[in-house]
Amino acid sequence: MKTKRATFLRLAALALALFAPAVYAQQRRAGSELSLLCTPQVEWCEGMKAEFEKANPDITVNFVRLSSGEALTRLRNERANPQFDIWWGGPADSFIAAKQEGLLEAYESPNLANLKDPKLMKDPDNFWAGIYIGSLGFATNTNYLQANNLQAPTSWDDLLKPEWQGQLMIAHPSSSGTSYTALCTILQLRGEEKGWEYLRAFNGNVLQYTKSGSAPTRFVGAGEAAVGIVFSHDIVAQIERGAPLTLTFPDEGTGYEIGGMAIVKGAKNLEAAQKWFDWALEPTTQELGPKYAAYQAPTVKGAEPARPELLQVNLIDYDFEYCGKKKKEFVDRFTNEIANAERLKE
Ligand code: S7P
Repeated sequence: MKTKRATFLRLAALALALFAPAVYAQQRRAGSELSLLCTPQVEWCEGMKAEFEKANPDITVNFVRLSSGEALTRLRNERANPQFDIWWGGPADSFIAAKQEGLLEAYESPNLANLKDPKLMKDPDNFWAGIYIGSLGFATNTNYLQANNLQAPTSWDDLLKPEWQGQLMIAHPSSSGTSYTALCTILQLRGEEKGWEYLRAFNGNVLQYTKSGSAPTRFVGAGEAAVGIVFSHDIVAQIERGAPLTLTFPDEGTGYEIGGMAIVKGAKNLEAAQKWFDWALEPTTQELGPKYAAYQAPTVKGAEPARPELLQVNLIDYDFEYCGKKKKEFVDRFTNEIANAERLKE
């Protein structure tokens, strides 16, 4: 009887020694995941994942990169069972739309105090915070300009000229935050009625709409179209990669984005999401951008922009609340009346 009991105890101890570390590791892993919905360029997303994991070795970040419109649709569809903990990047209009639809969780990060201009750069109820700023510009193929003896466009009106017929490329506002920023810039510059007229005429010169906002820099760089309407920092990144692009800005004013960040309502890894949120509002984190070809200007004190000239242009007084709250209405109208979202170029 005694021997049986001793054998049983020995086996139990052995099982504990063998399986306990695995169970413990499993528990640690379960509490140490972060599911990131990442909207900027994939190179920056990968870089930030690696940097965050280096600073927080107990947390594993899994990310999916989606354009702003796609990200918003995904959050809507997953509302009952959220798959993401934090959404990082993409123009704030989409975050305002998401707040309105109850898809975000407010978070009063202590690092909100780091913001240079809290009135502009965060939600008044702390549902989102700004992590970068970037202006819209025009990317024109330099070889095309030389071959056709043309000047790069320097106004929104220039884009309507016959010389650019079938030569413009921009993303579709249903999938892209870049393109929605351009749409809402036009509606603010011209007023809604004249703005929609402009967009109709502009559409007549568009060769093709793309899915992602920065994609036109690649196609224009490769000579598939002459002019792309894109965030200026994405144009600079493509020029650095060697693309023959000329960067210009519209004289009458250009739109800009505040890149947003928010915790997803119902986040399963709330603590890790809050850690990311705090970390993304540190000056040292925001100065990492250029290491990953991201030249947006930082939003926090103590972090210097790598390319300050991109904001030293005529910026309109972009109304983020107006554009955010009207996003669905304007995107639906664009899709129904100007150009549908079928067959977008990847
Ligand atoms: O590359 C960075 C960036 O331009 O990407 C975001 C962009 O909106 C994401 O792409 P979509 O236009 O396809 O949504 C910008 O926030 C950011 O500056």
